[in-house]
Amino acid sequence: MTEATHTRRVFSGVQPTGDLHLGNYLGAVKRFVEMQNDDWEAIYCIVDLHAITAGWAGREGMRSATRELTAAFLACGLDPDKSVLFNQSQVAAHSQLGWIFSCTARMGWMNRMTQFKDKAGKNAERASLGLYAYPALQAADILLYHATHVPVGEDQRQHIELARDIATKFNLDFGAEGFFPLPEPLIEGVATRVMSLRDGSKKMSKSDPSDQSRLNLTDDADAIAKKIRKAKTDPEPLSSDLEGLEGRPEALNLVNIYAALAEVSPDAVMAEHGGASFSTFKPMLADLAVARLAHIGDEMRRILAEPAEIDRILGKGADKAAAIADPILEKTHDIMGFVSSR
Ligand code: AQP
Repeated sequence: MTEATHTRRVFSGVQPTGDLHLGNYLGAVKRFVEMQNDDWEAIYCIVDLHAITAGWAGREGMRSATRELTAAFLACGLDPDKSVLFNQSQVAAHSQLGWIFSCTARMGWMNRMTQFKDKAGKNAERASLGLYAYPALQAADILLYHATHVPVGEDQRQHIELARDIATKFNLDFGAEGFFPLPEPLIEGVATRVMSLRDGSKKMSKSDPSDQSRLNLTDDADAIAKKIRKAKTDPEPLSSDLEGLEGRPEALNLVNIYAALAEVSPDAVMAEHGGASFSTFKPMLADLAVARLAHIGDEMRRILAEPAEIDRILGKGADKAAAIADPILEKTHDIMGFVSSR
């Protein structure tokens, strides 16, 4: 099979490791929803196997985080009849292909992964092997479906490049030209790297100890408005144009967030609000954020009241996912010469 014959297929995953925040929403989930149309076959995965690489939330913690993330996806507009929506551990082929890719990826490649360095920090010796090998499993998540496109935030660019390297090496090593496609990262728009509300040099993140650093999708209108009011800025008003925000990461972050929520360009935001003080701009941003986000939290709470329905949706999604993944894994085994007697 040549690359040209691969169906246009989108895959992306999110870890159930805490409340989704504005960065996850604008960088990933909002775009997942926009892509579930006739042009794409879309597969979205709650990557629970990745969620244990940096610790375990406990049995109940795992279950509730998985259901909460599913509820967040649904509340944001993912339609399980249009997209495949499931949790990774229900489709065993992810782990199986992950092992094969651990044997394809080279140590030198893995050593260059900056996210491992960021997440392991000074304690690399005590980090799990899974955290180190995570990008090989992530490559398996994508390539198991022969996905051609991966909508993600900027922080994942290096991992998608690694998935391309793994696909290339597998195809070459096993004489299977074009078997795995080389997936393209889809990193577009102004919100590919939403920054912390407390520190414009750090990305907004679930694991930031300060809840004030992020807008959670579960935050109500009061919490959203309060966090934006308290967001770190500098004493100057907004400049008249975008160039004037150079060296002012917190101000630029708020303008980018406004642009992404209003679905306009940052230049258009500056044309309308350039020169405004933050005491004028922040309330407008807060009103916009409340209008776009507050209903998601309400909808999540409604969906979460029926956990059995969430589990049913995930089970049905897992069946659909396995129907695509299993034949691709079988073919992979066949290419590699693994004997199958069934
Ligand atoms: N700040 C961000 N801006 C834009 N996109 C972002 N993403 C994450 N943070 C931002 C994108 O969200 C998707 C899901 O991410 P994930 O939860 O699987 O892993 P992550 O990137 O590690 O997310 P967090 O919030 O930063 O979690 P922790 O704190 O656990 O590391 C991905 O597409 C990611 O690019």
